[in-house]
Amino acid sequence: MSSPEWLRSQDPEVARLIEEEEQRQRSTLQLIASENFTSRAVMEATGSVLTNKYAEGYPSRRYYGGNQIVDQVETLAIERCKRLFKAPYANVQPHAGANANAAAYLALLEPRDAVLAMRLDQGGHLTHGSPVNFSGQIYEFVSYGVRETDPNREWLDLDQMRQLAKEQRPKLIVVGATAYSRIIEIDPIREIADEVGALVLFDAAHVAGLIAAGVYPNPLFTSAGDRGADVVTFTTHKTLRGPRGAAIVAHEDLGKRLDKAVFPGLQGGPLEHAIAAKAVAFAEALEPSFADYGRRVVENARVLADALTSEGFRIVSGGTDVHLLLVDLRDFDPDLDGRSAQDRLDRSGITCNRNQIPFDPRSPFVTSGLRLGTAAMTTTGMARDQMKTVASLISRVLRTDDGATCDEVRHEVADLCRSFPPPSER
Ligand code: DSN
Repeated sequence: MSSPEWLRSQDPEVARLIEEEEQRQRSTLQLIASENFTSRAVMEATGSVLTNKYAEGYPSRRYYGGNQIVDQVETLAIERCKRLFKAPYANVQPHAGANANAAAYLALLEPRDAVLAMRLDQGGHLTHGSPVNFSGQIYEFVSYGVRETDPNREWLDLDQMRQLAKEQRPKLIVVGATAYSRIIEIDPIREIADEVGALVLFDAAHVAGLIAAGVYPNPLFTSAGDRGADVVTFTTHKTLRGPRGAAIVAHEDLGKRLDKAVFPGLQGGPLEHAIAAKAVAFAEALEPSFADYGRRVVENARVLADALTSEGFRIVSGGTDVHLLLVDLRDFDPDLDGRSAQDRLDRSGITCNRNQIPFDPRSPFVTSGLRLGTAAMTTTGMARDQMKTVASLISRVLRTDDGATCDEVRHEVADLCRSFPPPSER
């Protein structure tokens, strides 16, 4: 990253805060599963003059003049996105994952339609029908969850999904999660949806980069290559390692409805600087090296899960197939809750978030779990050995509520991060 020199001369207050944040990112461990270190090229596109341009509409169909260049930028992003996800259709305008989901609902549903989605406290997302979110207020969401008992404890409960689908006859089944560490195969879900005449939306916000890397199946298609999910929404800044933002890919027949829902249905002027940065990120993800990155992200998550298990933690569902893992703290220390663990780790330079675990007896504000992700650490070049070190640092901090240990670990973390800085020339 580069220092904001001009900004420093114009607005030292903001420049100082940016520099402090850069320092924080360089000297502490970033284990938040939805974060990553984007490339300098993505950063430069995000900070470009494209931010000056209004471009309501779509390439060749704009409501303002002067969009000759911007049209090429957005077309490039669309084409690269389609190539990356082998998608017949793409829309690169959604400002965020929540907007992408809102647009998909607007395109596919009428208010009060029945929708099935994953429980928020078992891995789902606010936009999957939470009562405090527009989704839960406008549509009739019913939630499926994970299995409470063996076999496959804490794995997606497809029997429950099928039963609820038969009872509720939903118009849409939403799959995908923010805190679920197992691959969700699209085949059985397509089957359930077909049995009840529902559409399928796969929310790939977290796993988009893994799909692009080929380490997670592309939900647009079944394993036989037939139509899988009807629509896939995803964010561009998590495992995909692009700018903050989102996109939608889908089958061609839904394209017009989705375009209309994004604009004018939901958003105004697209953020063309972010769209240019998405184009850069899609090109980076099309490089063979990205497949290797995806493989290393998952390998690191597995090594971290195993190492934490050896330290006495229980990993929800018994492990991970993706970039994240959910740690149940109760086996390690029944009195330790997620909020205290997150605070203690924060003081030690280890940044992560508390998270409810399935069937959590504690509230969402307190929780019994932590969610850890390896996407950002893997971008810095950390590998198996560092994952084992991270597990032992986490264990040391959580074993004692002692400020001196936090300070000691904070120094060790800073040393480790010095050897693995976010790549500035990638
Ligand atoms: N903030 C995202 C995450 O951390 O998973 C969800 O919106």
